Amino acid sequence: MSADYGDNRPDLAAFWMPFTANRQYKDAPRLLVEASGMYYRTADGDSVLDGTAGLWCCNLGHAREEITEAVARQLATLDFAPTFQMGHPLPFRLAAALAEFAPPGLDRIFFTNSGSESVDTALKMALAYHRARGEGQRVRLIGREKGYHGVGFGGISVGGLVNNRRTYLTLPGADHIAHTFDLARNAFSRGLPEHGAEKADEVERLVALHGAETIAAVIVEPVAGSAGVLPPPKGYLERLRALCDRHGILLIFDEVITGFGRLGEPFGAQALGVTPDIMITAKGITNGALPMGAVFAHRKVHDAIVQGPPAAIEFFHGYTYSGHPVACAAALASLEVYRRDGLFTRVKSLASHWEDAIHALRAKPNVIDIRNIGLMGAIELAPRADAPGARGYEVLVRALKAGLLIRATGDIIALSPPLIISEEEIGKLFDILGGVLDDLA
Ligand code: PXG
Repeated sequence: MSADYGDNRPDLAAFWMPFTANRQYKDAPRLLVEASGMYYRTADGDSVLDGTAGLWCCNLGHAREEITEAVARQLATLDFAPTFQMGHPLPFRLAAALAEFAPPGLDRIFFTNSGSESVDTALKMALAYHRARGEGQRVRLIGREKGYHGVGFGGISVGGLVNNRRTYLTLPGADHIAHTFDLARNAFSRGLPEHGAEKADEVERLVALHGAETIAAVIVEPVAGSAGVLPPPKGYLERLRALCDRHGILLIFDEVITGFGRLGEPFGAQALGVTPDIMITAKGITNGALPMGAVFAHRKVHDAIVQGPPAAIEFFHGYTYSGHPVACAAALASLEVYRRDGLFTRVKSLASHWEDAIHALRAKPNVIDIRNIGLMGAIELAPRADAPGARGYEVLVRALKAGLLIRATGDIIALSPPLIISEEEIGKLFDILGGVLDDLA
């Protein structure tokens, strides 16, 4: 395959890049032009170890032939067919296959095209559920500080990252429980931090403030991803579950990152032992090969909404591409690889090696915290007094030069390699990163 090497570079002006410092990037662009297995290749021809599974999505590694072939075949067979009042076999087949891996009861599946759309879908399901049960006054949506739920208006309303919120209007019915990050008590925790389960009692605070009968749902990431990999304190999710049950509030897990094997089980709910009422997924469902998301609803949620006159549409929601045949083909092929190669659970056997390897960077300059769970990890650096975020960005640039792709969010380095990574490649990843940290002012 030919690629855009050297002087064959595209003009960079017209593409307005997402979540990017456009001018900084375009002054010194970093172009990836090919990918295979654990590696990207840059426009300069350099090989780069993928420490981030693309953007937390290519869990099976890159350019899987099984997916490529399934997609090509499907495009040639049925490129598109509507799923509004019509159908084709693939989304039915895919939903049934996904239901086999789902946490108990979460076997009614709605398809979207992204995490953000999955979030909107789940929030609407929560409202529709309560209304269908005669509790239409339950309209408040409770998120958590530092939460990331994509960029739709619903998602930023329950989201808790200030830069994603400050410029825009948010839903008036949204409120937030406190985040669980506690550097003073939990720095350098391995896996779940000891302290902070009591933060779940924030639900009681909001119940006391608003009245339980006004609250539709609490939405959290089981492990906060974009905020810099924040695993839940021990006992925290159990407590959230119990409080939601006590007050008739639905619990929604946003598993866009934790879904599809990242924590050593198909979903974080199973790895962490707490079952939500609605589960949001995207990314790894197609291994990132095509855009797709899926919302897993508990049968009780589905059944409450899908009732009434059989000729009436039950849920006024859906996307042109809900259950797109080609995305479904990519997802079915991905599922088959997850299943065949044991990748839903492979992380279990890698996690302790990963944990030791990441925590070995503890003594590197500027490191103030290291966090890990499953095959996710973060290294938090002290910000430079005059330039917060500069150190993290420099690590990104230098690591790439040294042959490693990482994510930098402010001064936090986030890592989430494909689940096929070998112990040797884990060693290489941390060798490169350790070297970069050693040389960094
Ligand atoms: N929920 C969660 C928990 C996510 O992590 C979304 C929703 C939105 O998904 P879409 O497909 O609409 O982007 C996400 C996306 C990062 C990073 O490095 C994380 C995401 C996307 C891009 C970068 O922190 N997560």
